[in-house]
Amino acid sequence: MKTVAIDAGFAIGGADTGNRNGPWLYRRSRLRYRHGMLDGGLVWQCQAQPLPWPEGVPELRNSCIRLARRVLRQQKRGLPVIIGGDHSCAIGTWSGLSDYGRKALGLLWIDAHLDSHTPLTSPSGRLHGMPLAILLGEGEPALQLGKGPMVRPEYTVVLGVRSYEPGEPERLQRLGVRFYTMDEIRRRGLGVCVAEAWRRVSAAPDGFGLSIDLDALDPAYAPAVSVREPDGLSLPHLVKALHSRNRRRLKAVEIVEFNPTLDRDLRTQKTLTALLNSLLR
Ligand SMILES: [Mn+2]
Repeated sequence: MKTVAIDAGFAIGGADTGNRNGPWLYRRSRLRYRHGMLDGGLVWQCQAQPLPWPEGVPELRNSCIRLARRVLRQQKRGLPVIIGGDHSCAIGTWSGLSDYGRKALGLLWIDAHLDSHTPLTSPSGRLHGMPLAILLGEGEPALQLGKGPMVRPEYTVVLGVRSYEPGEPERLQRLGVRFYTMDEIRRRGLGVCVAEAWRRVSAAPDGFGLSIDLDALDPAYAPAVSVREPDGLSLPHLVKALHSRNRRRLKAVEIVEFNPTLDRDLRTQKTLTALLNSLLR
């Protein structure tokens, strides 16, 4: 399977300037060539400093449009693999991959958070807390890159959840998005939950995407993320659960929130590579 690496140097939506350097560092390392990836280029934000809603919206919109165009174009060469950057890059990735909502796309969103705020519910106003709501067609209109939702809620699943605020679970429940909390995962087992989630997202008529926020993993495996949450997924368990899945209908992979300035022992970079190795074998 041919893969195309697209780097999303996004930091505006995050909590830390270091997010912008994640894809840059990964681009320069030799790791990606081990996968024989083609180079799909880089989308780089001018602004390194995070800017909350509404100040950050114009540049985020601009960079998401550039990323969406790039993903849409590059998918003809192979499976797009997007490395972020803060998670607001997902707006660009999945808007492009769904051809601005014209395709009926599912999405498996592996994250400690629900990322389903709108400006009305977000206490911090940080834009990386809003991308899933935007992709489902809710929230800031300037970040809706097409008409209607970019991904289909009935084929969308969030997995690994352990931190959210009022408004987010209610929104997902109303839209019919399934989410698995760490409590449920611990009770039923990760393998069972991933298999169930995989069945749901891969039933989408035009295939599905995978968006992994490294903070879904326990900080023991991925300490270099902007917003750490304790008691997360184990890397070996996640690798095992993803490894055996049928990837025929998988249309793109996105891994985000890698912040190399916090990665003193390269542990998080190794985790990123382990995930890619397991997904792109
Ligand atoms: Mn996230």
